[in-house]
Amino acid sequence: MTSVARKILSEHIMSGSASLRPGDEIGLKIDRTLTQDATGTLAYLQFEAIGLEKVRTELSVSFVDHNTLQTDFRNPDDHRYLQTVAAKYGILFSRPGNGICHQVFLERFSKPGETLIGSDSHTPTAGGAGMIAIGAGGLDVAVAMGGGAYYLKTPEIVGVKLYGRMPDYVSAKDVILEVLRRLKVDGGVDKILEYFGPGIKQLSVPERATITNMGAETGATTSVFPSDEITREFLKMQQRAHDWVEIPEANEKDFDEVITIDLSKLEPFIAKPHSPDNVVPLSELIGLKVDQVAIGSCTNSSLKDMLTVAALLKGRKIHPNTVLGVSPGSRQVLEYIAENGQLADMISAGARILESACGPCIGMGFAPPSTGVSLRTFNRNFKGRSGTADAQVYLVSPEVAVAAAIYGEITDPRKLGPPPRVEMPLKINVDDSMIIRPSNTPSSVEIIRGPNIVQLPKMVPLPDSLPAMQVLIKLGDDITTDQIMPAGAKILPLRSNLPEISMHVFEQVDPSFVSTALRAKEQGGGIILAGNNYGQGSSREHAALAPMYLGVKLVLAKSFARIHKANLVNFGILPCTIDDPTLFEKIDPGDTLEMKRIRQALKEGRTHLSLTNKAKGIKIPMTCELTEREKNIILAGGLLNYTREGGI
Ligand code: MIC
Ligand code: SF4
Repeated sequence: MTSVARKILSEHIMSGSASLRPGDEIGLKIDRTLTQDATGTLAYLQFEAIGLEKVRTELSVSFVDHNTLQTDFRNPDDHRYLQTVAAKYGILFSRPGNGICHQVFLERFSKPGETLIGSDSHTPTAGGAGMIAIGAGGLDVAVAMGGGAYYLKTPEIVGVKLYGRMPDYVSAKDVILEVLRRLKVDGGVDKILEYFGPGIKQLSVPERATITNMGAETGATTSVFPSDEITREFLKMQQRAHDWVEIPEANEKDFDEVITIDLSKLEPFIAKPHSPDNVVPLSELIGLKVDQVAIGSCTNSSLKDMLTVAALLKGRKIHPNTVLGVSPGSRQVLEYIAENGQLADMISAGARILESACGPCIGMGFAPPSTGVSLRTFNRNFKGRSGTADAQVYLVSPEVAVAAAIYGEITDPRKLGPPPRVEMPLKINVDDSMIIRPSNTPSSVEIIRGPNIVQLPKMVPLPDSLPAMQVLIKLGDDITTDQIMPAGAKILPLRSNLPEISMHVFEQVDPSFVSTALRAKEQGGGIILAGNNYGQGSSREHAALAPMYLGVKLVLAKSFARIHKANLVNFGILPCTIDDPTLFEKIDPGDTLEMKRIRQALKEGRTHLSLTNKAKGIKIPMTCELTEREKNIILAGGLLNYTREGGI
C-alpha cells in the first residue's frame, strides 16, 4: 500500500528519484494542463516563443473566466488572441460564459490518477477527483505544454483523517476552514494534504473539491482525495464513467504525518479580515451587520452549492440592507438551475445573478461599499482584493452566506430550520458546445493580437557582479502576490502588457515603489527585503516578471511561498533567505548592498553567499537554495532562455 499522492507521483516521474524522498527535486510528466485568461496570455506568448507546432500533452484547455468585464477592447482582444492560439496549437478553448476554469475542469476534464498543472493557484480543485493537480507559473505550464517535465521539490505527504458525522449546517467549507485554522497560511508549504478515513464517504466530489481548492491557502503543493465509488458516481453523472479508475485510500502508516479531524465536533466557521487563516467559530460574530453577500467562486459554486442556496432562499426574501450576488460556477450548473426552477427561487428572493465567472472574487465588479462588511463563499479575503480598500471581507460556507443575506447580519444558519435535503441528479445534460475544439488545419489559423498584447522583452542574464543594489522596500510576513501585483477591474486588463502593468507593482503598499525602482535600475538594480512566506496566494507570474522589468535582481526573505519562488527563478531573479534574522532589522530601505562575483559563485555550486552593506559596514550571510537546474535557469537569465538553449 502506498498513499494516493505517492502512487500518482511515482507513475509520473520523468527525472529524479522514484524513491520520492521529501525535499529532493523531481520532474513530473504532466498529462493535462489548464490556463485561464489572466495568466494565459503570458503563458501562450511564452509557448509561442518556445517555437513548437503543437502542444504535446494529452489534453490542454484554455479558459476565459477572470477578465470578462470587457470595459474596453483589451479584455476581448485577449480572448480573441487566446482563441486563435488554442485553435492553432491543439488546445481546447472554453469560451467566456462557460464558467470558472476549476469548476469546468472538474466537471468535464478531471481524470483520477493523472497529473494536471494549471497557471492558477487553485488548480488543486481537481484533486477532489483523485488527480495530482498543481498550481504553477504560466511559463512552467508553457514548458509542460511543450512536453517538458514540471519540476518541484518532493513534498511530504500529510494524511488528513476525517471521521465522525458532520452536524447539520456544517459543510465542506467548514472542514477546510478548520484545516486553515490549524495549519495557517504557510503550514502546508512543500506538503501534499491527502484526505482519508471514514469521513470522506460523506463528501461528494464537488464537496471534496471545495476542500482541495482552498488547501491552496495553506501553501500546500496540492491536496488530493482517493478515487472511489463516489468519484465514479460523479463521473457517471458527467457521462464520463469511462474516465474512472479506482485509487483506494491509504493507511495511516503510509503518511509522513497525520492530522485528524472529528467532523462531528465541527461547527460553522468564519475567516475574518484580512487572511483566510484568521478563522474563528461563527458564534463569536453573531449579530454583526452585513452589507453584502457574495456566493460563488471556484470554492463554492458547484451544482450542490447552488441547489443548497436555492433551497434555503426558496420562499424567503433577502434583507433590505443586504445585497446578495450569486455566480454559478459553470454554464452547466446555471443551465441546470434555470431548467429546474432553482434559479427562479434565487431571483424571487432578491439575488442578483452574476455571470458564471470569477467576478467579485478577483475584484471584477460587485465591490463592497466603503468600510462595508462583505460575507463571501470565496477562498481569499486579502485587504483590497474586493476592489474596496477599507472593506471587511469574511469567508464562509454557502449556508452561512444565505443566513446573513436573509437576516442582514451574521446569523446562525440553524435559524433557517431543518437543513434542506438536496437531491443531486444521477445524470446531467452535457453540452460541450462552449468548448471549442482546435483547428484541423492549424497552418491556416492566423493568431490575432490586439494592440494591448505586447511581446515580452529579452531576458538579460545575471551580470558577473552586482556592485550597487538598492533595497527598494522592506516588508513584513505573509506578503501576498495581490500586494506585489494587484488585480481588479483597473489592473487585470493590463495582464498582456508588461510595461504598463509594471507601473502598478506594490502600489497599495508603497505608492512610490515604481519611481524608486526605476531610478535604482539605472544604478545597478534593486532588492526586495521581505519576511516569512513571501509571495503567498496567487500563481500570477506578473508578480515576478514586473519587478524583474523594474530592475529587481534579488529577493531577500525569511522564507518563500512555493509558486512564487519558482516564478522568481523562472524570470531570473535570485530568491535567497537571510541566515540571521537579527540582521533583518539592520537593513533599511535605501541601503545599497553589494554582491561580488555572483555568477562565479553560482557556477561553483555555492549556496551560502553574502551581501555587503558598505555604508553600515555589515556583512549579511544568506542562503540561495537552488537545485542544479534552478541555478542554470538563473545563469541563463530565466526559464525561457534556458529552454531555448536546450535545457529541459
Ligand atoms: C487568484 O485567485 O488570485 C487568481 C486571480 O485566480 C490567481 C491567478 C491570477 O492572478 O491570474 C491565482 O490564484 O493563481
Ligand atoms: Fe477565479 Fe477567484 Fe478562483 Fe482565483 S480564486 S480562480 S479569481 S474564482
